[in-house]
Amino acid sequence: MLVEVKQTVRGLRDDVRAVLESANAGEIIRNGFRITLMGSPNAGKSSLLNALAQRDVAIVSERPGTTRDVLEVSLDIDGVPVILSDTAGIRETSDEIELQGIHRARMVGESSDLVLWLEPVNSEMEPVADRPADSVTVLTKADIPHKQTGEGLEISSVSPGGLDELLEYIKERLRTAVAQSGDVLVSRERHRTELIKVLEDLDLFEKECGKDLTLAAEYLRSAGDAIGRLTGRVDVEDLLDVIF
Ligand SMILES: Nc1nc2c(ncn2[C@@H]2O[C@H](COP(=O)(O)OP(=O)(O)OP(=O)(O)O)[C@@H](O)[C@H]2O)c(=O)[nH]1
Ligand SMILES: [Mg+2]
Repeated sequence: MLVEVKQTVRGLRDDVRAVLESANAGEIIRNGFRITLMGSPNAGKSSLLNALAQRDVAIVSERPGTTRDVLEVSLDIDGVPVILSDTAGIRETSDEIELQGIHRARMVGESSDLVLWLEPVNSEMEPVADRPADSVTVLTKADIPHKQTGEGLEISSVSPGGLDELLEYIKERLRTAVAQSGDVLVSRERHRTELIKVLEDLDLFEKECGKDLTLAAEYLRSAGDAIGRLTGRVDVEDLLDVIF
């Protein structure tokens, strides 16, 4: 019986260690809010990236299909680190390199916290059918005379104050994300502390098993209590009744 328990405890210890390691990795990855600019070619994605970065990072041209690769800039918006990505315009094409660029655009879009989907206010193109779910419509080139549709955030990368509405929206999203991640980190820190306690107790259980069984039982009870605090009730008493 005791041999079986020891084996189970060893397995549990390995699991707890694995969870602790993955929690650390998760925190390292959480070092910025990822925003991706997507949309049809010529929509003004690279122009918006340059305007937000306040420098000429990406090549801008009137030729659709200019951007092929993903371009990233790091920004600080209201003290929050933001990674902004410019991507290739999405369209039907047989050009191999452009297709690869479009594939990369979709991949980056999928892994980001916010996708801005750019379309010119005066676009006469067919809307792209499979734009990412949850993407937010941004109507570009609002400095060009156009009809008001009220269907998205209007921006202009060339006129003063043309990005104000978009920046306000982004800041609101950042505030929400920071508030939520704050909760996650607090609970994660509490979970970490409990899990470290579980590990220590399980180590001590193993040490005492060959010597003082009463003390060993105490450590197992303490580990069970800690797990109970994380997951709900654990029947340590039942377990101890069976063993001793
Ligand atoms: N009037 C006006 N023109 C703009 C604006 N933003 C971009 N443009 C013009 O639109 C054209 C395309 O701009 P880009 O920023 O290269 O567009 P893109 O979406 O990056 O295009 P691809 O890389 O080909 O997918 C360029 O000629 C820009 O000067 C804007 O706010 N107003
Ligand atoms: Mg571009």
